[in-house]
Amino acid sequence: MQDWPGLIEAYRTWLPVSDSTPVVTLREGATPLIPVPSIAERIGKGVKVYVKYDGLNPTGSFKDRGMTMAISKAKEAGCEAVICASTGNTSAAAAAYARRAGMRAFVLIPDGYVAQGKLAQALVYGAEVLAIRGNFDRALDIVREVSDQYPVTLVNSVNPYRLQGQKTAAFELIDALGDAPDWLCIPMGNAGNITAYWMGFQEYHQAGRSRTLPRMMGFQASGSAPLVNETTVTDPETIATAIRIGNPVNREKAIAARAASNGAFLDVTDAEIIQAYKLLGGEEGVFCEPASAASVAGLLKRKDEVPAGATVVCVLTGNGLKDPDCAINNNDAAFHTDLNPDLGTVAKVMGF
Ligand code: AN7
Repeated sequence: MQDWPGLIEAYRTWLPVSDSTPVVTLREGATPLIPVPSIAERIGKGVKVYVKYDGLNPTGSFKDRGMTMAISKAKEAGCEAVICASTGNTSAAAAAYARRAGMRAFVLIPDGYVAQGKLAQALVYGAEVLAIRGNFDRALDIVREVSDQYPVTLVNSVNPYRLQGQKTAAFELIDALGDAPDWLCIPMGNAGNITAYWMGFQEYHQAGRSRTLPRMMGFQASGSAPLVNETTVTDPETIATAIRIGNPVNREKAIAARAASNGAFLDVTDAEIIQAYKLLGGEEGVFCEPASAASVAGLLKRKDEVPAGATVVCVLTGNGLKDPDCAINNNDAAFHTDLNPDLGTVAKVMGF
């Protein structure tokens, strides 16, 4: 098997890079597309369901796809520091790639609302972490102002190179399936990823790499659903802290993707998210973070509308290890503690 060079080299002709762009890569991309038969069975009708497990990227989320591009272009421009606001995954990816490129990384996070694994990553990757008493939307307002006034490059998804990198996930799907799926189910926070996927699907389609285009099905948590409810949420709340975002910056682009693809947006409750999260872990052996499980929760909620024989891909945006608290508090496992250390006790607990 050939060594995977990372997504910039793999898809170079589709990306705004030149020979003089210094490629900053951790060999991101080429993530597995995994069939999930227990989900497909719940839908029936001969439907095929896959998950695109982007939690297997180097920092454990799809953000690496955008960050390899954003940081490579920032380095090409001679930039020495980057900044982002983040619910966690962007900060981990920004820190890893920026430090690899020899830049300073400043990350603003909502104090107390970033999952442990993500915070651990930002610290280990050497970011300068600023936790604010405010939510993600406030943090984003601040970093936009900072990058306007000081010599620091913004690497949130308002940076167009982020979406360029992220569109390669759509290329990988078509390369693997031989055509676009019928439905693409995806969680939405700032709605950068749904925008990027749609860009990728369109570009491959126009180049004759796929016959069809998917319906873009975007899902939000009920307590944080500004796109579904066509509003701004001032106090977003959800167990899926990654998508605890009340004022998505890519709102217009996501709405355009929905319209052009005959897609739909829907919200899913925290209970529905956790149900899908447990199903993926407990029946499929696929551990994702709660925000990612929103894609599967949404598919199951809309299962009556899935056409017979359709191919559906749910995007699992982040790794389950990112949020160990959620995992420990939300499982149906048999966890026997405080046992006497002897054969009799163990055998008895095992039911022998
Ligand atoms: C696991 O890290 O916004 O709709 O600051 O971490 O493109 O925003 C994370 C978003 C879905 C939503 N799944 O993607 C951040 C951040 C996971 C995420 C989303 C995020 P967008």
